[in-house]
Amino acid sequence: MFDFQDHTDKLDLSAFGFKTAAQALSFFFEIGSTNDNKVGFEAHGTSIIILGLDLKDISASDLII
Ligand SMILES: [Ca+2]
Ligand SMILES: [Ca+2]
Repeated sequence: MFDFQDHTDKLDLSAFGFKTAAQALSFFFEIGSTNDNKVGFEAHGTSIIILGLDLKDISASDLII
């Protein structure tokens, strides 16, 4: 569980070894509705629920890869 402020926080995914942001973005999935500030991420056996964002809010600028 991770509380995220869009435009302020960045998700550090550097441990996953993604080569591109697009690749990293493909591991995010919507939780609930598109407007309830919950989104998930799952890769390599790690799953995270991120609060404060929906799938549409996540872009390359939010990620550290
Ligand atoms: Ca959602
Ligand atoms: Ca964003």
